[in-house]
Amino acid sequence: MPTFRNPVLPGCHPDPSVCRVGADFYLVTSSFAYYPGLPLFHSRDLVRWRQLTHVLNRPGQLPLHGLDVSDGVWAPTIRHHEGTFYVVSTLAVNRRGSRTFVVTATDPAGPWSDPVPLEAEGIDPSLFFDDDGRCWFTACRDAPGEGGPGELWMRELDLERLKLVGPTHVLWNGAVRGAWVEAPHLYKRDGVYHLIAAEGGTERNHSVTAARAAHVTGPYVTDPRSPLLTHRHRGPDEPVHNVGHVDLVDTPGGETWAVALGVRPVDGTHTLGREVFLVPVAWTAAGPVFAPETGGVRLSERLPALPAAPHDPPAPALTSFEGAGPGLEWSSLRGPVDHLVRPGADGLEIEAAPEPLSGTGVPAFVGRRQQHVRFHAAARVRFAASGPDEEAGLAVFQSQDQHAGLALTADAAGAPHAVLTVREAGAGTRLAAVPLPPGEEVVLAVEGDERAYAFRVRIGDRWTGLGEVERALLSTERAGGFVGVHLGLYAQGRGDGRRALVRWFDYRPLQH
Ligand code: 6LW
Repeated sequence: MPTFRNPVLPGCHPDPSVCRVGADFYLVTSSFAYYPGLPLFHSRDLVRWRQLTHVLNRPGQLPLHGLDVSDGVWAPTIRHHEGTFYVVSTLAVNRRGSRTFVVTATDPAGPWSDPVPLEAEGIDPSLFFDDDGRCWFTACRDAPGEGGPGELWMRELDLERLKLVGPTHVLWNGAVRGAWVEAPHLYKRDGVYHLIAAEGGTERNHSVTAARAAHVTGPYVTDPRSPLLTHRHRGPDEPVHNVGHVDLVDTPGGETWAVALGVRPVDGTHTLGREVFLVPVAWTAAGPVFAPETGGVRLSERLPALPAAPHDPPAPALTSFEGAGPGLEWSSLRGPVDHLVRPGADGLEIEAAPEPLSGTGVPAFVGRRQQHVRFHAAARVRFAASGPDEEAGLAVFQSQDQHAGLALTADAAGAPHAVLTVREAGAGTRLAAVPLPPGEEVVLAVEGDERAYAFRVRIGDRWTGLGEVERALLSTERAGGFVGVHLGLYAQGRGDGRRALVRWFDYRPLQH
């Protein structure tokens, strides 16, 4: 039987939502405080995804300044109705929904509208278009009193005015009721409304639960089979954990598949973030059955019965920045950096700006996701620092409080050095320093595996090791939060126009 490898989107791509128009599938994921926001992908076979754009890609659309990297844009839903694409999502501040919005487009590649605010409490908004053309908005919020701790609620969305109208319907408090009923999506099958949700939180107790109703506004009755999908009961040898937050899509041939988030821990911790897994679904009289053959999310799964995609997406390769800027896989933190990171004829010019990686502003930083536990990343960098307060190089970035960097800097006498620093729980430590010949362009490299990130610098054709940072230090379990590691290029300094030059960046998975 032909198979594919899960995850279908490796690296930090949490909270996937999917829809289909004809033969085309579209998928969006959370982006947190990374900019641009809400990456949008296209596929014909559900397995190979190519990024088309970001839904939020204009400055000023949402205020991300000052946010923890794990706040920001959370858990979008994408739907298509009568020629219009809709994405609903929330801006989270201090781990709570602060503003909910909807954006629309006729072409998923954009342009997307500016966010239209919706008067909605909570997080994880979704839309359901009923057969009669009415659109229902659902989300989750804290529940008052006895019913809690969380509740799923619904209001009608007026599609003309993009405004929530009519009464609020409280739909359901969850099946497990332990923690956080969230990520609701509503589907209609054979006249029955199926409300699918996540419960237990997005960590080890994550699960998929369900309720059903004969009318769209309820009453919703718990599906007694809940949880319908979870790996919470599996042991440490299980390769995929934290499974949940599903969205369902039907293929033209009548199959149903779910996209789910999951993580691949190594010795109990994961660094890649929550990734997108594809799971088969069978509809029965009792409701959806997830992964009917195995009951779980597998690294190798049978292929959807869809026409094969014409070609594989290009393998990760060396990115030359000579005359070209960073592509769609690159992000900055909390806002655009066009004024700080500019493509030039010789490479990417990064201005040594005062905002540090450890702050909550917009540092001179661009990063791409770490997508493989074993990988090699390197960049050819030139930077003439005049003192220890100026540095530029390669960052392994989990959060503003937890990251490592291999940078070019200078000592107090102005002599150039390469330094390895690590920051944990907000405190920075210099692990190693090696002197460099003045004016030399060097290659900064990091290699990761199950145990550690190892840093090296190449001067001429000679490699020098600077040391290692334990892998778990940059894991979500150690750092907290909702994101995975990004590999970045950055510069920091006095903001006096001094720049680093990055000729190329190379990212490659290494063989197991
Ligand atoms: C997401 C929610 C969640 O909105 O994490 O704990 C949030 N669960 O479903 C951020 O990914």
